[in-house]
Amino acid sequence: LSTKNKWKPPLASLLELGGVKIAKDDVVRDDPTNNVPDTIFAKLGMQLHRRNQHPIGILKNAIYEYFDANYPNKFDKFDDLCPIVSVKQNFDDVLVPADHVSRSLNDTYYVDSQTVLRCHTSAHQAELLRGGHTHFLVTGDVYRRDSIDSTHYPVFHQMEGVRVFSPQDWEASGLDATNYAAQDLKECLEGLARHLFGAVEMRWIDTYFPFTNPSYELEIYFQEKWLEVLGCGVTEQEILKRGGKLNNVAWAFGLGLERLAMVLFDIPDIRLFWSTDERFTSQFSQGQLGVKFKPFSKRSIYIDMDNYVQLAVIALVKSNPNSPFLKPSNLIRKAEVPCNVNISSTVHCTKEVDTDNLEQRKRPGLAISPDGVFCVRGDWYPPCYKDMSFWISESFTENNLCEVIRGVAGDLAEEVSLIDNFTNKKGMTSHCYRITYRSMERSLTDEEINELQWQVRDQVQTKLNVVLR
Ligand code: FA5
Ligand code: MG
Repeated sequence: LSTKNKWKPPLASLLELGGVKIAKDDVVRDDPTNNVPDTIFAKLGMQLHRRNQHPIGILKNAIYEYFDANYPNKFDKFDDLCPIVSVKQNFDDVLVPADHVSRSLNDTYYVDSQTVLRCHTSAHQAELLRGGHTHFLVTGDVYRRDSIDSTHYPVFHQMEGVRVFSPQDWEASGLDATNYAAQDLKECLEGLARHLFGAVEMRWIDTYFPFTNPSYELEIYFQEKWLEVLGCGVTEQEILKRGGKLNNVAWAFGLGLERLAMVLFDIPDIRLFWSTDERFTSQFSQGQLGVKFKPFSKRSIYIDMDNYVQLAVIALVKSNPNSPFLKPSNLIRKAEVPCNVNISSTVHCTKEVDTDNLEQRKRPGLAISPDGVFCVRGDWYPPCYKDMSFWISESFTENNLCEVIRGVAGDLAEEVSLIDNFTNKKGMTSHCYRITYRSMERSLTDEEINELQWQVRDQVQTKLNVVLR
């Protein structure tokens, strides 16, 4: 096992957050409940949502624009409330039951037994209602222990919206208060989706939140999958009552800003939001919506749409085995493939193409230019897969595993997935996880991946109480 010590940049020991000063000891404490690792502490105070030239900040501003245009001077906006909140704010005030999983150390970062890194912007609902606000938006960084893949990251950003109605608002409508609020909520969010995306496939799903009833999620079709972008609903009466609003009804929503920004800017992996690579940051320097992220590609390829789609797909999959977009299942929906293509023919041509002229992007890495040229963009740096099997113990959780992996590999860990799982006759359970390592910015060497994998194996064994096989 290598003992090479990798140099790591020192963590700032003092952070300035919305005017509040936070020392590292305030967050990363020697307290039995504390489960905030340095990698998470380092993200506090970054406030991507307050950067006007960052996709998250651009998106926040675009949502503000929508609310300003449709509800002039109505919504109060907050974007620098401190992310370190009490357990009461984060859970009790929004009626999260005492035994709800989200309260566990496995799901939430605790500073101490009474203090957490907020896991949602709903943590601020109650205090703002008590403060007399009836229309407000709260944007902020939120923190969750979670799995590792292209749409999950332990720090992300949410925007909370709350609107309180008075009896005269619904009385004229002929609807009861709850239906009135639910209808207004859906109209508001569908309008927002159209403002941001124009035409996009979306659907409402019924769901459960402790703080709303009824509750819904909005999903948007992205990368060949339905992606959940927000949760919302009609606020529980108990929350309004405690906020001194006995005769009112309200709605609330919580948007996942990264999820929306991924669709809006064609950003294929959530880690990119944290990239300081100039090839990423420079693409958003105009601070405008409508920019499509261009992967740091070496070349683009175009192929005559009418005749060659299907064989082009096959050829491209063969010539770009590293691209996550070029899995056949990701590429083309059946209806888009002409059936008269002869697969054994040679591929028509590959050639550089000016990707700025692309009109209709189907999904990242795939586009149709105005002249009907089928275009695949963006070579990816190669991934490296490492499998690891171990006998789990009762205390094993996937979130703990992911945190160990992130602690070692940081953003080089692209995905962690369970690929095999069995229990033997003695009742011992074995898990096999596949870790995908990939940099968004460069090719990794075998040597450095092996080194990472050794460290992961070592730490998994010592920290997670499992037995490697
Ligand atoms: C909530 O956080 C609720 N507080 C939302 C809400 C507010 C509901 C007000 C009702 C009223 P949820 O856990 O589903 O809900 O998260 C909301 C959104 O955050 C998700 O739809 C998703 O877009 C985003 N999200 C959740 N987890 C992650 C993650 N690990 N990485 C990136 N985005 C995430
Ligand atoms: Mg959800």
